[in-house]
Amino acid sequence: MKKVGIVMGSDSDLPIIKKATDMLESLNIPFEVHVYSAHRTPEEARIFSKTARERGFGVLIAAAGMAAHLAGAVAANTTLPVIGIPCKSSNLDGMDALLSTVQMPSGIPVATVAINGGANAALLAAQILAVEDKELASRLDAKRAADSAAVLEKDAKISAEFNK
Ligand code: RP5
Repeated sequence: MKKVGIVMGSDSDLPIIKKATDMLESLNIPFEVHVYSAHRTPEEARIFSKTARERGFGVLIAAAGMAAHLAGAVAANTTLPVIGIPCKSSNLDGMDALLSTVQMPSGIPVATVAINGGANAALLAAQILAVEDKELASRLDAKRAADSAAVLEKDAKISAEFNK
């Protein structure tokens, strides 16, 4: 199976990345994690992105906060799908990172998830890999069914309490 490549702008973004790695582990998807900054280590970020396809990655996730240019900088250097996670790491509550990540110019797409959306970034990466992987698609179907069952269980509890 192709790997998911994860880069974060700073190790202070790790709690958000942990949500992604937990999800990938639960789905049995191989991944690699790095700290590469678009501003502090631009050359390392560029080399990682340029060589990602030949190194066996199928999709990349890039997480950054503040003036969050990492996902865009990664996308500029690969045609692998790139998922951006805007991180809430300033007193602008992540709106700065959201706008910096989502407002890409035509020609260089970044699929941006919600602010701090680590779990959804991993799920979207899994769904991209599942296009060519039936077993992974089955695992995703099973997860959807389990998630739905958990919500129905909550509905049953709430209904029993309020709907007499
Ligand atoms: C961004 O600046 C990082 O992605 C992080 O969210 C934010 C703060 O970084 P540190 O100052 O904590 O290293 O580049």
